[in-house]
Amino acid sequence: VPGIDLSLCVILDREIGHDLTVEQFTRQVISGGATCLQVRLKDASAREMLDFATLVLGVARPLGIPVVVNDRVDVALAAGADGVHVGEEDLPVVWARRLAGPAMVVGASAASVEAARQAQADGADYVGVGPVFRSPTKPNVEPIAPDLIPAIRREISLPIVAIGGITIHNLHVPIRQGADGIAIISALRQCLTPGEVASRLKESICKAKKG
Ligand code: TZP
Ligand code: MG
Repeated sequence: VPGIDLSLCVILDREIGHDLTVEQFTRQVISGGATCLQVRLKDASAREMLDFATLVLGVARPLGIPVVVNDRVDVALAAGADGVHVGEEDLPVVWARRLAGPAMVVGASAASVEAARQAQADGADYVGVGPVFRSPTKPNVEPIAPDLIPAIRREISLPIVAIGGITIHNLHVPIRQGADGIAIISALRQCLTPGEVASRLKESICKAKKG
């Protein structure tokens, strides 16, 4: 997926949909304007991740929205996902790229300027940077230094996706610092109307990019 739009990356985990099925939630956030989805099931079996990713892909693929699988290259390949996102404890970017091939999207988490530079050199397509703010999903991880996104922006040409504690109220901060998009979990998790919330987030992102 060359030219993947990372403006609004919605991360789906086991707790996403309140009364909604995974398929309903996926459909609604896409109709609200999600440009990219990520399947993130921590401590799940490969089989559980594959089944979940398959459900999401069944909705997203016909609508043209790319799906990235977190952590696991093998599951991403088996599901026929559009990409994989690797962090510090996952396969290194070089190996993710070798296994995934040239066409698949490889995203990498970067906790420093050096890690971002390395991810770019190793063949990543984008870097995820965070937690920008204190995150309910990673309560024990300290937020990044406030100048990390601008520093990475100056150093690499890859798109930057800001993550961690991002809401409609603060998303302008990383966008104005040079992030190309934001990734969201809590702001949509257990949400009764994910389509409406996604559409408000999207609108704010577009505004912040212009302003
Ligand atoms: N990496 C850094 S913060 C985070 C991840 C996966 C969690 C982001 O979730 P939330 O709930 O949007 O803060
Ligand atoms: Mg990971």
